[in-house]
Amino acid sequence: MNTPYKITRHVCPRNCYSSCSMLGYSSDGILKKVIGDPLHGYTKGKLCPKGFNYVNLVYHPERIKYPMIQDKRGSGKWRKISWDDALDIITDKILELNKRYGSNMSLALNKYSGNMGILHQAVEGMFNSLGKTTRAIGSPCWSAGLDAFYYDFGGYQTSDLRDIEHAKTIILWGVNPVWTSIHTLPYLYKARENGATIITIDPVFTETANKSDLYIQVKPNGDGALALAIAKYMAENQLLDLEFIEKYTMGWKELNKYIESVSWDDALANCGQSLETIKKLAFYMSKDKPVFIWVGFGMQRHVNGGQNVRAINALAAISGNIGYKGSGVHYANNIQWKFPYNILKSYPDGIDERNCIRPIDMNNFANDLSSLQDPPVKFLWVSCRNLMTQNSDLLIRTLQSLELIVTVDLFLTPTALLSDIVLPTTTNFEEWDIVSSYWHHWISINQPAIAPYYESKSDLEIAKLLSRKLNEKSPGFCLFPIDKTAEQFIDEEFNNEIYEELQISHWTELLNGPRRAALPYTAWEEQQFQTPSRKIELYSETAKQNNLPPLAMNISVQEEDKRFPYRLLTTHEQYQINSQFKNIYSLHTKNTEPYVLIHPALARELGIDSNQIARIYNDNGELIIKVKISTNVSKNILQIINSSNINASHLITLRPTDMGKVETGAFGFALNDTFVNIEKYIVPPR
Ligand SMILES: Nc1nc2c(c(=O)[nH]1)N[C@H]1C(S)=C(S)[C@@H](COP(=O)(O)OP(=O)(O)OC[C@H]3O[C@@H](n4cnc5c(=O)[nH]c(N)nc54)[C@H](O)[C@@H]3O)O[C@H]1N2
Ligand SMILES: Nc1nc2c(c(=O)[nH]1)N[C@H]1C(S)=C(S)[C@@H](COP(=O)(O)OP(=O)(O)OC[C@H]3O[C@@H](n4cnc5c(=O)[nH]c(N)nc54)[C@H](O)[C@@H]3O)O[C@H]1N2
Ligand code: SF4
Ligand SMILES: [Mo]
Repeated sequence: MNTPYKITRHVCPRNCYSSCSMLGYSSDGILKKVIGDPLHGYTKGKLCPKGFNYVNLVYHPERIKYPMIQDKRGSGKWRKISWDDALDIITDKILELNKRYGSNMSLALNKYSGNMGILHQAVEGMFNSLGKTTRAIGSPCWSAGLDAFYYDFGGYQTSDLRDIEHAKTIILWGVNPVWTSIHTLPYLYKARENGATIITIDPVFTETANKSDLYIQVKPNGDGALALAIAKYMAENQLLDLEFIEKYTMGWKELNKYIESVSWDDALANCGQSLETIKKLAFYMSKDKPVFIWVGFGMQRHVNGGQNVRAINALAAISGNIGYKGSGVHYANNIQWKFPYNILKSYPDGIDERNCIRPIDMNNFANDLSSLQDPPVKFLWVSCRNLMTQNSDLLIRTLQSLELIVTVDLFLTPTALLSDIVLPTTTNFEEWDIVSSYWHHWISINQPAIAPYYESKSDLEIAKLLSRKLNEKSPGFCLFPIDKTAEQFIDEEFNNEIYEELQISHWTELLNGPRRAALPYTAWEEQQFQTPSRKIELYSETAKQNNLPPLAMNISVQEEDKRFPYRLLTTHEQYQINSQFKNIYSLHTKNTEPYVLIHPALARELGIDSNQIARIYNDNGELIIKVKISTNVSKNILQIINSSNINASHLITLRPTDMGKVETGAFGFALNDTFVNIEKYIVPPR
């Protein structure tokens, strides 16, 4: 192509279903434009508005340019320091703590979803090479659902999205792709052109519901009850796929007995639907096959989240909707792919992945951190994580007991502001990386387009520098390789098995365009499940051993606290990704000015009008916020969108989900089971 620009390949490494491959256009060392990569077979050259705004992110005036130190934590008095001085302070503290406690367990790492690239695992790799350290484990995204798939199928797979074209019915179950996964939309629309019906099941009438053919307003945490009622109707009306059940499932006898034991009164009351709706859904499940179900992450952030996912899986199984073209329950695919993750493996002698972590639950970070003794945590490294937007009040108190907090970020986030040292890091236009997807089957490479912004460095370079400095002061202290280049690290993540899967002979071929892994086109197409029985386990002995109900459908009703009759849902925003992109002004929308969405009937009861102010409160705290009135929510739901200028996290109750430990090491985060009260806010007299 004849162009004055240098064109480079990139991946958007955010925690997003799409993992878009992108092309960067730069000239004279300046990134000028970013577009979607047309060679990516899933995203097909399209980006979301965030992706198109990368140039604004890279050259954002608030981006950190140099390492900075805060004179006193929280004082706001930041000074520029050199990398060398910053690393001196950090390594002196690490070595001093090691001497004081005789181990490195007083060092803690909290890293999550800022950048999902494999080379960013250098941070974990560097910590692994220090021996046993304290680490935030688990995930706020998807833990309960992953375990549900583990119990039912023995693992999780997604079909190639093109497979959806064969579906006759599509159920978007607790997922809002119009906001959080826009690249699936062309596939959904294509399926609809082919005659498929799109059904959205969500307590909120979302933009996705708005674009669907049928919307079911489910009770929050009521999805298992809904699946059970549908199954009951199907069982009583000979709508089940008995042949499939016989051949591919285990435990139907027990499940059937349970379904029979639930009365219709209870079944309908628990799910809050009419028999007419249940009948309609039962007919879609059995007569309008294949049914493609997409289970979202939002719906499993409940105390029964995993059990609800198991109920949906069971419903798909007993209706014979697994393993056939256009069918299946889709949640996520295995993000590890077949990469060896060698970047993690510079363990000292006698230490490996099983014993290098003193775990603390990421979703209960502050509580767990403060309860640790022998030794207490004194040093915290934060990377790819803006944890202050999560559970702030408690965290602020807990962090006071730490002697050194280092945050590596692009911006002075609320978390960075509470740190002692902030290290500036690169964007995905200034570094090498490899990024796979937890949803589609494509893999892309990320190469640098421009030099690092001012003095910023990638997480990998920082890990190497820290390791070098530690070893200068105490030879052999840190085994993380200091001399390998990023390309060498990439090289070590590829082996013949991966090359075969991607049908390439060297990773540099990815510079010519992303590759699709040779994963099955249709999930579970061979009906070879990975459970102990090799069948779909409607009754799981493994679940029972883990103190969970063995039956895939097992409905328990949530108790209500009369003081807090409203459920608060804090959902993901369209033009941000969690707290990222909030400072990109061209992405600001109607959601940027924070508000709580309430039902008109509730507004009448409270005597409150749109744009007036409400006070939302529970035992955790209060929030003063503007009201908007809408029938998109039911009367007992308040919805706040995680928008630019609001932090509702101090209201969130820190409750674990029922599952999550097997796949992510800790229970998930039942943040959608947060209950509050609301009243009209009267401005106090001055
Ligand atoms: N634009 C954008 N995209 C994103 C993100 C972002 O912040 N912005 N975040 C990324 C990340 S980290 C994640 S984890 C994913 C999350 O992506 P999604 O899976 O879409 O998750 P959420 O938006 O949290 O929730 C989806 C829906 O679940 C509904 N829900 C809540 N409780 C229930 C329930 O009990 N039953 C049912 N049926 N539905 C329920 C909510 O009302 C919401 O509409 O998106 C990723 N993509
Ligand atoms: N109330 C409520 N709370 C929630 C949720 C909810 O729905 N409601 N959702 C939960 C979910 S699903 C998630 S995933 C979490 C997300 O929580 P986090 O994982 O903390 O994600 P972000 O808020 O995106 O913050 C990531 C930070 O990483 C920085 N970053 C970006 N690239 C890099 C890099 O290359 N290196 C380094 N060192 N830093 C980088 C970004 O600038 C940003 O400050 O929030 C959870 N919290
Ligand atoms: S945020 Fe998601 S959809 Fe947008 S560019 Fe990145 S990967 Fe693509
Ligand atoms: Mo997430």
